[in-house]
Amino acid sequence: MNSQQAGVENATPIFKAGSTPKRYTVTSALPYANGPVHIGHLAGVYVPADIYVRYLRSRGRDVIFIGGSDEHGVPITIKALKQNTTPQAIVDHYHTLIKDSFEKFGISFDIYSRTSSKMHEATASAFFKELYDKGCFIEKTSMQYYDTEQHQFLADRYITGTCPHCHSEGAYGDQCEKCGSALSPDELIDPKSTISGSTPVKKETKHWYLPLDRYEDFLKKWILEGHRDDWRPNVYGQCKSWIDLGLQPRAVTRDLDWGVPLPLPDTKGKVLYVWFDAPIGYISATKELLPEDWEKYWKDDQTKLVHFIGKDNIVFHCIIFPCMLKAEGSYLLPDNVPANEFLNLEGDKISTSRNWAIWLHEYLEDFPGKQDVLRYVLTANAPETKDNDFTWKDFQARNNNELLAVFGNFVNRTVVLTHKYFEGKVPSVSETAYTEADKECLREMCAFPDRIADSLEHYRFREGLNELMNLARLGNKYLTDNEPWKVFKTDPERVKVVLNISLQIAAHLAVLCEPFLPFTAEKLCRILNTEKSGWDAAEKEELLQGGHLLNPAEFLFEKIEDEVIQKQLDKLAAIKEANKKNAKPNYEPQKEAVSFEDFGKMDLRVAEITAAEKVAKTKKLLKLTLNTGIDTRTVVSGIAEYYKPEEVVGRKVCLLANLAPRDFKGIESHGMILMSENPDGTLCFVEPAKDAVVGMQIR
Ligand code: B3M
Ligand code: ZN
Repeated sequence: MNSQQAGVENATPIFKAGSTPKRYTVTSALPYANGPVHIGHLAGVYVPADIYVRYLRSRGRDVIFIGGSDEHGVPITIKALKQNTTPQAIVDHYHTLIKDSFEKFGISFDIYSRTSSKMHEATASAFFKELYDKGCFIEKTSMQYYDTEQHQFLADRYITGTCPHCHSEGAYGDQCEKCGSALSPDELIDPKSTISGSTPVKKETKHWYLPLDRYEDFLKKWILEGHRDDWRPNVYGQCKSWIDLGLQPRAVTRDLDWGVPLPLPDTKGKVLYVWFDAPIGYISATKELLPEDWEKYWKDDQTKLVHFIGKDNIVFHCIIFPCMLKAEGSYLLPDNVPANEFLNLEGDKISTSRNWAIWLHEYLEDFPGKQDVLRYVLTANAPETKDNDFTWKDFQARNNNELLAVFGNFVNRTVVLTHKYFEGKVPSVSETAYTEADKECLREMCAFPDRIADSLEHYRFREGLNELMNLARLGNKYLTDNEPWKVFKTDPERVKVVLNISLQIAAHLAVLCEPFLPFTAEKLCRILNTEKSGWDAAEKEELLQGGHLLNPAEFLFEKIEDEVIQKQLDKLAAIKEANKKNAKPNYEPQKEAVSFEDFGKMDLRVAEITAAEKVAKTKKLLKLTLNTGIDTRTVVSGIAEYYKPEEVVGRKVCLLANLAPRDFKGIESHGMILMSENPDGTLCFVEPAKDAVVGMQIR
């Protein structure tokens, strides 16, 4: 153990698993203020964080929910450069846009701050100074990449190249987005300046490093031993592989003119690395929120600290920031970091640069009053354990078949019937009127608060939402089984019982749906004419007393029509079309060497397509008949999205003739046609020259 670890010990949370901490500090990743927020951000971070926090508040727990804009870092200066404006103008614009759309979407931050604030500058400088004074940094002069055209050192996103780990191109000087590895510019293969595109030279400069290697023992004990069972496997697994790989000292300063200036003499032109200052932003925001009281949310061992982030931020929140906190000594460490995987859009990776996203501010304009539909879909389909796909068809189906058909329909039938038969008053009933089935239904209803709570306490938000819908399903089934609309003529007393119980279920839904669907909860409370009540109230059977007067029925959800969805699909299709025109090639690195003998095993030859038809019930497949010179055979090829059958008949193609036969939708395919991939991912034929003769070998 080195000296700084021997000093002050961080507060180690003393609440045991399963017991309730005294208070919670919940943070959500600070989005870069260089672009709007999209559904990937929402699904990965903000919706689950908001559900968690709303749930805790509903339980009456002491919780603060911290958010804000990350306004430093190279992505922002690059954007300013591209748009010929200042970084400050960029962050002012996007901070306002993001803050406003979060608010409209019901993300219930206690504070949404920003890292360009004075408070943040003071807090981050003081943190750095504290570590500096304690001797926690290594000072090192080294040769670093420098762009001679732009007269600038190249760090982080100013430099790109091939990832040394996964060999994908376009990795940045701080991170490879493909495999998630944390990188330094020196590790990049074939580095290039992002600003000028030129190959950089090396130039001497001095920086301060946090020696992460000295924290390996701490990290092993804290994460590998301490959080094996309660952190998500994806988070734990990423941490483990980094720790196993061995950690390197990491520079926490940069030669840039945008950021928190280094609080040391003679360091003009140097700032704190954005990933050093940004997480401290959580602390600055807490100070801003609670100037007198902030410390207990960060330093008291009865506080539970939880960071909600996307999977590309795991290394920073689980390794680097905890090492900073550990080095400082007086802060808490996170109890959990429930990072999500990624959400794709219509089968493709969400990408800001390709504009392949659904932007929150646009959604709010296109779907006014439908915040909860998106919250619902993003939670029902949350990428908790693997990457997931958002599709507009699924969005429509979940609204129409789940929210509307199950939840909305149940509440609506219940309220409308109560108005029809009992003048909108909750019918009074005595318990002696309950059948066994009624009692069973009430028992089931009363089990939901605990069950949903258990899911949420363990960050299983999809599961929690599914349970909520099961409560709505219970109500729907109870109503359908008891058919009050038929029974009323003969037995109005029975209908009193049925509607009373249905109304109790509706009132339970109003309480339990609030974390997930806050706008719906509000509407439902209005319909039921009740105040918002806390979670624990739902443990009672009777939330609405006999005689209580309801308000008129309103629809909780509306049907979403095909035209509305088609409009969104058209918008995406237009983006795809524009991207095709602008696509830049992504050259795959060369594969491993093969011997000439291996190559010789492949029977490649010129063949001619003599007939073609689409394979029924598939989008991609064509069934082709080929003349190979030696025989006539069938080959199934995945080119139907790029070629119509009539366009391919008569073409000469290159065929891998001895590929083992494979079955496609019941058709046996004997060989494979060689295609080349275009930059936009579409395919085109590799065509033999006009005078190539069908049946001849390719070698
Ligand atoms: N600004 C978000 C991102 O990587 C990053 C999070 C900072 S959290 C302290 O997109
Ligand atoms: Zn990589």
